[in-house]
Amino acid sequence: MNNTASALGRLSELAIEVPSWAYGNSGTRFKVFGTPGTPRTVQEKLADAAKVHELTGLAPTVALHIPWDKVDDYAALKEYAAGLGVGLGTINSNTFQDDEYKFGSLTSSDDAVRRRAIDHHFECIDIMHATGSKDLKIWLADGTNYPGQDDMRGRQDRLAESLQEIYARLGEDHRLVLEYKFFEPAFYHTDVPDWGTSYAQTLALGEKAFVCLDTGHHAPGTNIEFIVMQLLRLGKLGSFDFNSRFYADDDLIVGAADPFQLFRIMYEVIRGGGFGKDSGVALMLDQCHNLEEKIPGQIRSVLNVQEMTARALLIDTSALAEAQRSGDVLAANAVFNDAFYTDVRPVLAEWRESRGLPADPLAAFKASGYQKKINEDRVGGQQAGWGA
Ligand code: AOS
Ligand code: ZN
Ligand code: ZN
Repeated sequence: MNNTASALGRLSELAIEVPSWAYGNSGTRFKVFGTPGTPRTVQEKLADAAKVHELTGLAPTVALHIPWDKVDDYAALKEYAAGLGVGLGTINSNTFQDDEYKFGSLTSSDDAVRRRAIDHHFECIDIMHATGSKDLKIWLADGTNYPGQDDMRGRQDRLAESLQEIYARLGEDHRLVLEYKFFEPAFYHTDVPDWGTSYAQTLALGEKAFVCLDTGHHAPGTNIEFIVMQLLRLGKLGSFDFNSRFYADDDLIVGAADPFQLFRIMYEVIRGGGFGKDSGVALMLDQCHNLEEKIPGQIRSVLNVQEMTARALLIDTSALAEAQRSGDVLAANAVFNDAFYTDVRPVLAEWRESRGLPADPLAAFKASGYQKKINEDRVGGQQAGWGA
């Protein structure tokens, strides 16, 4: 195995963007459980996110969702975030909660609906100028429930036209990332169901358009790390939405359901040059904490990504290449698994302490009294999404 210290030297390059909506209440279509201390404003969401960064050193930016995080003055919000020690990250658009979008948004055959959806993205781009955000992330709920319900080809063509208009409006340093999802809320067909569609659409747009890979948006058994490899190879992987799934788009804590998969993904990210601040690949969480407390849920999540990244960095790449070259299947697999089975927790605790961070961020959060304070201070926290 590589020298641990030098292999883990790259760990300081790890930055994970947290989503503002993870701090709000969320649930299933059966029940949304309210959690004490839930933020009532975007400023309170930022304060909670800043706590995650303060204790882990891993989460320097927060993704916003428009209109959920709408404010009058985004430059002031940026200042406010900076005062808390975090930056504002990806701007996520939303064309899935208004009645007008019942039959689609950017794909709609109704010109007025399509105009409204495009204009919403223009508004998001204006916000990006004020917040200094780099990425505009588009996830569409567009699709149909029944064969014959609408013309799939026409919808794809209109999607391309709509995206073209939005793309043309991007600022010089902006990027557009198009997220795919194989089903839900549409069940028969989805307009951006897979990486191939997202790739084709973003390729047609140009070099500022990329694919966003949400780990929960694939059919069971999909080899996600293969998609990661391929998109990196093609220069089109823009960002991740990390989460875990057992069944569908569960949005559970990343690395909770299948840590080995997260390890394999991080290996391909590193292997393909997607790791580090200048790699052009943004690592983001897209999770909801329905049962667990939200801030510890986010701390657990970023630590899981760090642990699997550390293990992936420990892979002895020259021994792996040698075993692969010589066709030694079991040796190659053993090199891989040796890294995966290495318990990196003690070395990560040291890594944190050497940077003035708590060795155990979850214990430090518990001891901080922060949760107790927000439980007392904040009454009437909002459901994620439809909150302030
Ligand atoms: C939806 O399934 C997607 O994962 C999106 O990223 C969505 O915008 C996000 O979950 C917030 O609702
Ligand atoms: Zn997502
Ligand atoms: Zn999702």
